[in-house]
Amino acid sequence: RPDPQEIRGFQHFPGWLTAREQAALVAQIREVVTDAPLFSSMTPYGKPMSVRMTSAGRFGWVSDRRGYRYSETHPSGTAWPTIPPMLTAIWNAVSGTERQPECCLINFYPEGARMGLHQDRDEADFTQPVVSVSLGDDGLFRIGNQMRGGTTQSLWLRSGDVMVMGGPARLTYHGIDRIAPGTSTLLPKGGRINVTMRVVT
Ligand code: MD3
Ligand code: FE
Repeated sequence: RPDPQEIRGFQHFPGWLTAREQAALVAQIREVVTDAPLFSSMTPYGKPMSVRMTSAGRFGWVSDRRGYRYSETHPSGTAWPTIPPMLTAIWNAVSGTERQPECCLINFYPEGARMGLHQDRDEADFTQPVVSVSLGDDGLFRIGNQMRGGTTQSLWLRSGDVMVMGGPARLTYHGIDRIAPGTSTLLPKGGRINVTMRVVT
């Protein structure tokens, strides 16, 4: 496996997954999506997000007019599927924590989708890292600071890349500016999948 590259306190592992592993992981993610279909979250302003999402694990992340929160059920009312074993294995290899992920959030970016700069702070323990896996088309990831404003740094997240956000970097503002269509053949219809695993409680 490659050594990590450090960028603003994040550990970036470019090309952590081989092409075969990426294809196997997409198959495991498809099973999750079959049981817990992708849905569009509503922003608190009542505008749907361009990213569609679903989750696996004990908790999933939902956002509706009641606000953002972790929920033990999909909007359909059913429990979330189990976290795919390949993802648990990645967590155990890179997270550096004994705790296990309680939420595996799956974000799907069609061409044109983006995610504005934000902090992830709905979890109870910020000493626990977040681990992200990128699949499909390249995504332009922007990293800011622990407060709004200041300079930002951008890097392309490519299919098979893994990132670990731990320590002080856990509360860094971040977002996805755009997807580069046609940069990967992993997903037959194109687009980008990002998976993040988190400890929630
Ligand atoms: C830094 N996802 O799901 S992954 C998110 O590509 C999210 O879908 C982006 O931001 C995506 O919340 C970025 C990298 C990432 C994920 C979680 C973080 C960076 C993070 C949490 C804290 C700090
Ligand atoms: Fe985030």
